[in-house]
Amino acid sequence: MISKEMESRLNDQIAKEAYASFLYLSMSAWCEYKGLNGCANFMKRQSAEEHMHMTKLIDYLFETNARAIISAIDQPPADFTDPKSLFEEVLGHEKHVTQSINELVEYAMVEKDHSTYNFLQWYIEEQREEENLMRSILDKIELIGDSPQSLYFIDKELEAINNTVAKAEGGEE
Ligand code: OFO
Repeated sequence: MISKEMESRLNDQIAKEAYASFLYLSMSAWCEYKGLNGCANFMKRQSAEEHMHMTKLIDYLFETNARAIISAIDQPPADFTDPKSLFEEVLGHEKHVTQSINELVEYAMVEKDHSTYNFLQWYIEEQREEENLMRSILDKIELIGDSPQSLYFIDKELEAINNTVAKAEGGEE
């Protein structure tokens, strides 16, 4: 059993994960439109990850006899400038989510809610990994350069990273 306040805060987090999933899907669609299939596949995978983060929270609420509320999702932007600024936006968004998870953990400590505190540790680790992955992608883009001719190589790199992530997760490429 968790408190009503914790239930409400976890529901807010569900909405944030849902928005991240839609934002990344929109980014994937833009990449596809621009012919950047490697980037598109990578962002589609990230979108699916965020969807899983959302359903994990929903399951936790059920397990603790609380209620999950699925709210409306804001329209994500449809247009992006280039892969570099797109991944800068992803990293910025992930930092924002990390902050939100940290605040949830701090609140679980205030309430001495050990169950939720323990559950949230998975998200702490996930955020560290995701921020690290996005930083490494931006480092690669920096190395390749962001001239129009570099787009082909950036896209190839993202396809390779996507395949590596898929293998590490034991999923399909
Ligand atoms: Fe990467 O944001 Fe979910 O937790």
